[in-house]
Amino acid sequence: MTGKFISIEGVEGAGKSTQLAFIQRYLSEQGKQLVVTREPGGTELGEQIRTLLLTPTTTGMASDTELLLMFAARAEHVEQVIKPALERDDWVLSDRFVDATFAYQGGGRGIDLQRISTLSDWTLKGLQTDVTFLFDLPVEIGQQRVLSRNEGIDRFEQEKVDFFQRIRELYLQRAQQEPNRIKVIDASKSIVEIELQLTVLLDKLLTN
Ligand code: Z5A
Repeated sequence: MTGKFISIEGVEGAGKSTQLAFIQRYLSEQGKQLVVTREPGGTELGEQIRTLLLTPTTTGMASDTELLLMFAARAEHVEQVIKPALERDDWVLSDRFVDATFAYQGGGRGIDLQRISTLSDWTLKGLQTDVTFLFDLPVEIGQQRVLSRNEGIDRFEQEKVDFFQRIRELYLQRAQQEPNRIKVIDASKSIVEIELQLTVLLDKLLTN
């Protein structure tokens, strides 16, 4: 398989959607056939699960239910979208993937990381991203950005600052453990500075 699998991660408001558009444009200009997708979601069934997970009127969901729904959506996503794309030698760019589960359900909700690893092994069967761009910034800045966007907030965005602090820490911990795969981007920099950093990282991936 010659296509690469890229995911982007970060706390809310880190600028993932903004930079996803840049990465998509850059790789298309380099002639790459690219599948752009997201989690939770990316398939018809997965998008229905996403609605269940994100709708702010879903109250009192147990953490284990949340975890299992994330993996149910992911199992479908991997089988229907990601694997077929990589088998066609396409590139895949996913707005979030399994690192988000370790960060949100592990760090945020406090679920045992070993349990998440077990589900991950079962669902992914060895599939992992070639590179993950982790957009890191102080939680408060991300929250201000989300608020100034003036859109509604989802079920996760209702959580308090310390929930997102734990998520940020877990993401950074994973980046420390896997520095070759997870590249930390300082998301407090300007959009242009971030694009420059991404260009260098993408060029390396393109020549590998
Ligand atoms: N979730 C989970 O719990 N477990 C899992 O396994 C998975 C997901 C896969 C999905 O939401 C939710 O599901 C997510 C985690 C959970 N919950 N949260 N929170 P999502 O990924 O669709 O949405 P999000 O994380 O909330 O993303 P977002 O709010 O859309 O943020 P973003 O895409 O990172 O940011 P943005 O829209 O690009 O930028 C936000 C604003 O800042 C916008 O006005 C930009 O113009 C501005 N911006 C962007 N970059 C900059 C810079 N560099 N400087 C200044 N301003 C900037």
